Amino acid sequence: TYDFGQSHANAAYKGKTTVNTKLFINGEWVEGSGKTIDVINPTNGKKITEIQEGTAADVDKAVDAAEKAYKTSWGERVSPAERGKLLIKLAELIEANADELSALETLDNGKAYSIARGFDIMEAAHVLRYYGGWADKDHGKNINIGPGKMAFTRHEPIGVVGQIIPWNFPMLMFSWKIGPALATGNVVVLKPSEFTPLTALRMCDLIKEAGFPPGVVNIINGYGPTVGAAISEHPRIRKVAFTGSGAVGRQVMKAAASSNLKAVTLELGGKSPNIIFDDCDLDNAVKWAAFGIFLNHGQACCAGSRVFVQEGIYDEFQKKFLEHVKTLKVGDPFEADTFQGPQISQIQYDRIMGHIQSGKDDGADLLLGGERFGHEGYFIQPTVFGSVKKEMKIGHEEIFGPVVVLLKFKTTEEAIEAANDTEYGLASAVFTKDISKALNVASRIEAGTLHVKRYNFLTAEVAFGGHKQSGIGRELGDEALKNYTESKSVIINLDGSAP
Ligand code: TXE
Repeated sequence: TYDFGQSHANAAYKGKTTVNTKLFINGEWVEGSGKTIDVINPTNGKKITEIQEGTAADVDKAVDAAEKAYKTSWGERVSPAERGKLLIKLAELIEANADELSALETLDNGKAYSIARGFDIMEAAHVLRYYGGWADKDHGKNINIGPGKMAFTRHEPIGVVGQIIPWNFPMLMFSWKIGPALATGNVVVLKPSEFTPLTALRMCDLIKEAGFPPGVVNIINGYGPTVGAAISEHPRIRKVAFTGSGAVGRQVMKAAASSNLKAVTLELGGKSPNIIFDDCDLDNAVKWAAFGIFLNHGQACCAGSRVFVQEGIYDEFQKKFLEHVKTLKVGDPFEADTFQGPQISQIQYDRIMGHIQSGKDDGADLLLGGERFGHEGYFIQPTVFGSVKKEMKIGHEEIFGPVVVLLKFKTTEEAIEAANDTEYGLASAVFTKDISKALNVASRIEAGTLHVKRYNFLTAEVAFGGHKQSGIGRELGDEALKNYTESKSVIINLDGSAP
């Protein structure tokens, strides 16, 4: 139990939260291996609590429970409308507990409370309600194949699906994963990130309260190489969805291939381009560009981390951008006006500082930041590099922190070519008042999302995912339903004719 009123003077939420730190299997809290994992508060580096560590054997138990639920109380044993009702009920429970869940997310992850409350938690509810709505609307087709016969398709659940999520948007990734899986009748074995397990664990109580049958959702805490690997290689898990690094995404895909050839969707990294043309609304572009990179402290796979600025406005953009970034408040994420909190961990802090050092060594212009912020926790100053070349490490590698690189371009062709000159392809943006220019970029950019005159718009209704090495498959929208259904074709001989 954590008392925000007692423990945190600045907390907007003054209540308590109680999180069970065991594993959640078959609707019950069960003991793990006996070992524990410390959960660290990134704002001060101190331990919040410890959770029980699961093992491959726990994944087996979860799969047993999930299979049983699938055969007896879920899958095709319950009406799609009933599945939808439960998802909508879960969305309502999130909303009813939004202050507490937001405070818990801020404590565990370090993101600003105002943003956790305004976006992460409310959007998680939106995602579950959206997929609740889909549950009874995802049908197959009736296909005319000529006289004397007919055909139709059924969209059937896959069965037991495995889901592995990261630490940057713990609640949101949880909802993106379970929403479409449960709506289509699958049962879930999910591993939260070992860095941010608390909201997923708190959700287990709400899943129970909403009335989901035991075994439909199972949560196994643990590390990637043990629990994550056990999910990826499990012979009775038929599909795995992963969000995280490209390196681990490859391992998940290999394990999926060499075990039972399970279906794989991957949501990986990015180095997303943000193209700002001379004819844009400059003040607006400045604000969106900053929001594009500094939201969630740069820990977003779709972060607009490469900002291409056309030469006619480059100097003015740079000046205004630096002025604006200086106004974004870094500090205690519980304070109402904080925009940027700490990075998630010492490891990430060190990785990002390594990237900053390489930018300095490679001769990029450090225009702002570049140092630790404050004296405790994992805070890094918002950092802006100018005169960056693609060849520099900071010009092409994902940094996943509050670090942005500015690059100058002359022509539209040059900007599109430079923007696409990467193995990533997750998100992108264009700022111009000229609609044909925007649509020209839209049709040629190699990315799963293009924003026009804004950045970082993530919403349940619109598909999200990567081109090239940013991923495989799409989450959100109706497109995500395909990840969790098998289509069956039924062909009928109507007149009983012989072959
Ligand atoms: O990710 P990992 P890390 C990127 C970002 C960041 C880098 C490293 O660039 O700097 O990845 O972060 C589980 N089998 N992104 O090391 O390890 C792990 O326990 C199965 C992009 O934290 O990929 C966690 O639950 N699973 C990103 C999840 O994978 C394994 C979000 C993600 O952790 C595993 C996070 C294994 N062998 C980082 N090893 C995005 N796309 O949004 C680890 N895991």
